[in-house]
Amino acid sequence: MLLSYERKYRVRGGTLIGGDLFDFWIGPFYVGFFGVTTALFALLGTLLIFYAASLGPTWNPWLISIAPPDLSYGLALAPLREGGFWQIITVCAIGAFCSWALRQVEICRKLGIGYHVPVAFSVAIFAYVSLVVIRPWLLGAWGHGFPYGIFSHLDWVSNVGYQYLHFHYNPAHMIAVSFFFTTTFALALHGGVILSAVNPRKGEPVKTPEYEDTFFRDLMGYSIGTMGIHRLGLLLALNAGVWSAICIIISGPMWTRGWPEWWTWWLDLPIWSSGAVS
Ligand code: 07D
Ligand code: 07D
Repeated sequence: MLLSYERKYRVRGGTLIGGDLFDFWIGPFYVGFFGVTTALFALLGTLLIFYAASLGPTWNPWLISIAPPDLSYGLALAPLREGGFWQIITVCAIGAFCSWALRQVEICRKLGIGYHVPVAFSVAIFAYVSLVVIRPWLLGAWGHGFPYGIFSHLDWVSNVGYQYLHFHYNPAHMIAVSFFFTTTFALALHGGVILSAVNPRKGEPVKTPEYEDTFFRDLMGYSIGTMGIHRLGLLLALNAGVWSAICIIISGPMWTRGWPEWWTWWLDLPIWSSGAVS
């Protein structure tokens, strides 16, 4: 069933490239030029994952892993079975993610709404690209990317973490982690307050947003408001992704020692270091 305004906006136009090409809907789904490129990249990438997996030692889904090339290949193309599959799969993944973001842009243009969703998804893409393109490129080898496997990618995170002795001492990791925690905290409070007001016990009336505002004003003297909470949520979540990307890009390209050592600047501050008894 179409919503009343859907007939009005479901017209051609607003596409970024390709004009009328694929500018139509299949049921509820907008197809579009970038819908087709998403499907092609995703299909090719998935088939390559299955093919590369078939050459590996296991079909156990937890253990399948498609590794990047050895560090000795540097930034060159590697033979398919020695990391080349990983390289093509990475191109397909980036192609599919970017196509998906551009399809979101086209849908926003058709609807006449802001680009907040594609901007948000682009931050996730940036975090992924920081792991498999930006950092490996800055370090001079594709082998620094993470392997495509459920458990193997966890091993990668742990190994890279311990390479810097104690990854929790990475200041950008601290900021990213704090933003992730704050995001879930804010969503829990927001979900809680909305349900408390609009999903009352049987027989009781649904309450308006003023009740939500009043709850927080009574509780802590301030309510950020109905628009504000969504701005805050977006800000917190985007910062979580951006600081994650920063924390991994600086690990290696900008700081090669253990992260705890980075904090010696604090001990070296003149306030306490000049008069210190050594
Ligand atoms: C809930 C939105 C839905 C998305 C889901 C993921 C696939 C892969 C592959 C069958 C929140 C779909 C999964 C398409 C299937 C095969 C072969 C988002 C939601 C449900 N990780 N990671 C997971 C990815 C990295 C880390 C789970 C992807 C980095 C840790 C899942 C990427 C680092 C832990 C997964 C990626 C890292 C996980 C649940 C890309 C730092 C866990 C994800 C493209 C970011 C957890 C066994 C989830 C787990 C987990 C997918 C990258 C760390 C398999 C697609 C290299 C520490 N990761 N991950 O809910 O249980 O995300 O692992 O960058 O503990 Mg990961
Ligand atoms: C990269 C995913 C992008 C996804 C995309 C979409 C599909 C389609 C289809 C569902 C960024 C994919 C879509 C495939 C799916 C269908 C149908 C998201 C990405 C584009 N850490 N740590 C982080 C914590 C430790 C280490 C980030 C906590 C240890 C390293 C985050 C703890 C050591 C790296 C974070 C902790 C260590 C990180 C991850 C606690 C290990 C990274 C979130 C409590 C010994 C990574 C950019 C993220 C990073 C990262 C949290 C512990 C190492 C801030 C809470 C001490 C090496 N850690 N960590 O980035 O920054 O999401 O990556 O102990 O590389 Mg850490």
